Amino acid sequence: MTADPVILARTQAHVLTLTLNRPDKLNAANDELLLTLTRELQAADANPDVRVVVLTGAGRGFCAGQDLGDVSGRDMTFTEHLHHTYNPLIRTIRGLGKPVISAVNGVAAGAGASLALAGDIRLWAASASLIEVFSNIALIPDSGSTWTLPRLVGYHRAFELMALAERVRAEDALRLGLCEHVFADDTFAADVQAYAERLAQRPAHALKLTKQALVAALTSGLDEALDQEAALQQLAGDHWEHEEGVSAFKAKRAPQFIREG
Ligand code: T3D
Repeated sequence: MTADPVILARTQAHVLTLTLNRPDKLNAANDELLLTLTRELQAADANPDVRVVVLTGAGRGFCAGQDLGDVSGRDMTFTEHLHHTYNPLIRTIRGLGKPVISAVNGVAAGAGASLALAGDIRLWAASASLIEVFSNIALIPDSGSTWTLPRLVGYHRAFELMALAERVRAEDALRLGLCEHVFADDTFAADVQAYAERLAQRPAHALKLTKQALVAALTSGLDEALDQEAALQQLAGDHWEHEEGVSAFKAKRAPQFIREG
């Protein structure tokens, strides 16, 4: 008997959905899951049929972070392990030339919380929650949480969430800017797919450059951002998508940014 795949992949209408599939453990991450997910994302970047990637979890959890059953007896230090697994995953998401949606269907804890925050768009189910749970086991937040969370909620709120490991529920997540939208539990998967398909209709090349510019601007000054915009705008302006957008505007019709085949 073969084991269930730790990542399920399905493409529909140019939307690739990658589902973390260890539901009995709330999709806690082992190395196989982390390395497979990173490989799937890299393959998606190279696949022109994929225009949007959705990350979600099977069952009632999104991701409970590191599988704590997998840590003892490991032949890597924590530092080596992070460099081998979580760091490449987070870098791949940030560097991916396509929008990544974190579709947080349930609890996101530890590195799972980092993954929930790492998407370009964060959509939550009403019953989802996030816990910076690391301090419960006397670790520090990793997988990008120390970088992402204070940028979203400020240093002090981030520190409190990390120090007390309190659960943030969907209503508060929306208020704090940890997610863009909250959808009802029973229609969550369909609502995420509809949202992702809407995003997939947008100009893929322009969105790739937009992501590139935004990610760079997060760590640059205004002068560098202005120069970066000027350089990337040339690439956007030279692309057929721009011509199509302008033609559609003049003809008073909807632009068609997907060229099949
Ligand atoms: O290693 C390195 O390189 C460092 C990297 C670290 C990254 C990290 O993510 S560290 C943080 C690791 N994660 C945790 O500490 C979270 C542990 N889990 C929890 O605190 C709770 O499970 C939750 C708050 C997430 C959810 O609570 P609840 O009550 O809804 O569910 P539960 O009953 O605790 O869990 C359901 C099952 O999932 C349960 O199994 P069982 O008893 O039904 O057989 C539980 O043991 C299992 N599970 C949940 N989280 C993990 C897990 N199994 C292994 N590892 C987990 N992280």
